[in-house]
Amino acid sequence: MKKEYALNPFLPEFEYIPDGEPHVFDGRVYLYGSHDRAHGNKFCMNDYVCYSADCNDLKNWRYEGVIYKRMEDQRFHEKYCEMWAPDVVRGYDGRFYLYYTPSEIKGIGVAVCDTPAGTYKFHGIVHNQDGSLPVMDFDPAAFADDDGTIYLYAGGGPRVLEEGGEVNGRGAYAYVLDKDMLTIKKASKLNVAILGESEGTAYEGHELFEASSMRKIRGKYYYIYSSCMLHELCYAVSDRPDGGFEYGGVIISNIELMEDGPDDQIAKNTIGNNHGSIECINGEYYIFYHRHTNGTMLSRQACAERIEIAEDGKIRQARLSSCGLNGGPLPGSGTYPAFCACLLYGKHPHQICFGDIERRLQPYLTQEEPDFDMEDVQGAKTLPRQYIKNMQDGMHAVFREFKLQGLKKIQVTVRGTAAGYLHVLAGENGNPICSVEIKPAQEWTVFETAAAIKDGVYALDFSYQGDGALELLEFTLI
Ligand code: FUB
Repeated sequence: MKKEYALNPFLPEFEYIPDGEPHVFDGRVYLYGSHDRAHGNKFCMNDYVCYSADCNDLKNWRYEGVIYKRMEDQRFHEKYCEMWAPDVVRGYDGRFYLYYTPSEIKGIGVAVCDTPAGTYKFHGIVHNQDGSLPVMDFDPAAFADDDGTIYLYAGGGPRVLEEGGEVNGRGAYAYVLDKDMLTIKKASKLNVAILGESEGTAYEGHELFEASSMRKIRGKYYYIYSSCMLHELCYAVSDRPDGGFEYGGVIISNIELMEDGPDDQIAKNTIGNNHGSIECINGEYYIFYHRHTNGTMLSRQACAERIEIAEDGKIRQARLSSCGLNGGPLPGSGTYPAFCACLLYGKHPHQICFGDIERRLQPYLTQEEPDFDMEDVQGAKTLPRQYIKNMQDGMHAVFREFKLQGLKKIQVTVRGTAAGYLHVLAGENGNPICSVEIKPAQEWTVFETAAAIKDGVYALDFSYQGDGALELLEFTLI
């Protein structure tokens, strides 16, 4: 069934695709990324899959299937590795090349396919002309320039100065690829500062950590990366692809810390990494990024927001929404799944964390085990639903934005030990619309109340006050 509007995340609620690299090929936008699990205990435990959408319809994404299996690359037979962030580019020969690096083994792997989302086959390992491996190989990102030259970017930096080793690398490199898409003809270190190099520069506080990506926008080169703040995607701009980059700003933070916001801002979501890129689709620019679920960094999901790029090339930091690819607010009537909450926070500050503390102290999105993905859909009696867990007193779930017209009633589908009120506010901490009384319920139960608000476009802030904890599956605007 065709969807009438787009939500965030924009793929099925049981699909966990982080590190998204969107690319338009022949009128369709393809999303390449890593593949997490709902209840994964490591990053990237699944094989690469791909989704695509017609550029004229970003509401309906098509599952393209598994495009590359880890066992295609012999190195994965030798040692368990996470299959980290990939990227795809159309090569000199018109075929499509997939670049990736395993977590525990050096060397950027390359796979090739005749079509953007067919079955990729192992092609080789990126190397210098003398056969040695390149100096940086972490988070490879590919880019085809207008003059036909194809570049690969890779590298990163420490997240804290005390960090020993070189997990992500010591800076980012641009490599010019030869016709075979494997051999590096030229390597240049980018002047994007890592920690320890940024003092007195505009990069200070936003030093390169990981997630290189390159786009050319209106003739300028935009290097997109995740900073050592972890949660934010930043950009740097240059007139050339291999150097001369100047820090531009933050494009998005998945905990919504605004670069120009007040000093006392708090994280509005689970704190974890971020990785994504910009794509121009039908003349509009979007930033693709990922969010965190399950109270960990290991179950990440693809989201996107529309962004504005000003005449002078500056990007204004985007806010998180429940409906990024929709191109506007959601209809003010109908049933909305709780999974499209864009902010989830409580009284305790969020911490960078991998599970237990977050699940005790914060509201978070989850789904029932066992794990499930599109390969399991056929034959499944029911599809897993995501819901918000652990909504306790003083916790908020915010949904953005809705065009409310003649709102009369709000229903919520909840379960849990809660006995209290779910206050619905127009805007974060805004004017009250209604308060739905909640009683303890073991099964999903609908509670409702009359609602009234002047017609207009609003975010909805669901804030719980009372005893116990509730789980929220969906709400209905009537
Ligand atoms: O997905 C695994 C790793 O996490 C990626 O390679 C990094 O960029 C980070 O998103």
